[in-house]
Amino acid sequence: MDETPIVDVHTHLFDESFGGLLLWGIDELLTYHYLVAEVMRYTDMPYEKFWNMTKKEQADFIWKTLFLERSPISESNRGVLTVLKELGLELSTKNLDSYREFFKGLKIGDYIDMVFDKAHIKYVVMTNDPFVDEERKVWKKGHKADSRFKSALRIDPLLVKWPSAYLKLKEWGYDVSEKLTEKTLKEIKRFLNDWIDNMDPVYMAASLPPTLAIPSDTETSLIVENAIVEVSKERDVPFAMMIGAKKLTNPELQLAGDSVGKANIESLEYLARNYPHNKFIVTMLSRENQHELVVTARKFRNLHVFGCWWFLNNPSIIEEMTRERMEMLGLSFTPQHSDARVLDQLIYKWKHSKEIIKKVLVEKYSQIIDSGWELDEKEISRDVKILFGGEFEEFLKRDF
Ligand code: RAT
Ligand code: ZN
Repeated sequence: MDETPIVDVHTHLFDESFGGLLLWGIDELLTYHYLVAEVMRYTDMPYEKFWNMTKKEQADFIWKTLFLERSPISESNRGVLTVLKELGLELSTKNLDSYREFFKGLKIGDYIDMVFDKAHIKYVVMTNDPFVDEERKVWKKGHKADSRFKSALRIDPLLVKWPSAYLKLKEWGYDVSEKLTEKTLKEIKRFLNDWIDNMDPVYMAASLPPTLAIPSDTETSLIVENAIVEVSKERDVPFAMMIGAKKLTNPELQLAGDSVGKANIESLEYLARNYPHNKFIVTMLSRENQHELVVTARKFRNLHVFGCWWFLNNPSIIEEMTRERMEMLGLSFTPQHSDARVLDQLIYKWKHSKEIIKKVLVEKYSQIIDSGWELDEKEISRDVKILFGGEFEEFLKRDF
């Protein structure tokens, strides 16, 4: 497992040419939104005061509150410690400024190499959102691609914020109206095609709410069925659906304020059944959805399940989900993605997940060996390759 290069199918990382969009270093690690949500539980500080602090001040506050005044045992806190340890830093000093010194001495290009090497990553899939101006600019002006960073066309606003997204499309020269007329749907398809040309994405993706209902007369459903699905099939670019994120349950927490809700599996069943020649890549956020998601994947081979997403990315739940998936899908899924927003997180997210996947795999192998089945190293290494990107690439039918 440690020798197998990993395909990380969903991250929020960028290659060097995206400049400031690529986050890295100790202050970014400490201000990761998972830790922001946790620190706010231990303080009466007005949210606004926290958001008005500089990044360094926020990081100082989080370090003091979560790491010094109590023990950093939560998964996101432990993650920071794993990164520092793997980089060879001395944890016993608990000296934040000395860690900052280490990062100051690094050049980003070399550091990308170092992190990819330590985490043993073959490539990561980015999240590329044409609705983000800073990112749009990079795509428009052209950039030097790095083959270790593949693109993914992220289109949330189109699907969940149509009443404002259409104004943007209009501004960019697409002849659309708020009403989803035939002309407007045609223009949405033109928009998607243009960005597929620009980005050559591995897939198109959106994070969708637990209330997702397809088919229905909602804008989301109409756009999925009358634009996304068509373009996805024509261009052979799968549609990745991340279902179950409830946006801004606490708006004061900003990005850290999103929550989870159980979704209705029938929307997915409907899409997989009615569009058998389309490919859907799916992860769901609610633990309560996991069993039915696996069952649905057994019914539809045009459905690829991936990752233990966000609030599920904790050892106890990863273990349960990995076991559940292996027991019903064998090796025909992708057990994990990192969702890293900070480059350095690749190190801990993969180290922690691999420990668990390894444990489950050893258990499953032991059971078949007990029945008299024989396994050699080559077969095990083949299986691990399947889990860490092989099955994903096979599903895409694309070689990278
Ligand atoms: O896990 C996360 O970091 C979330 O904030 C989301 O970004 C989620 O992964 C997403 O892609 O929407
Ligand atoms: Zn994500």
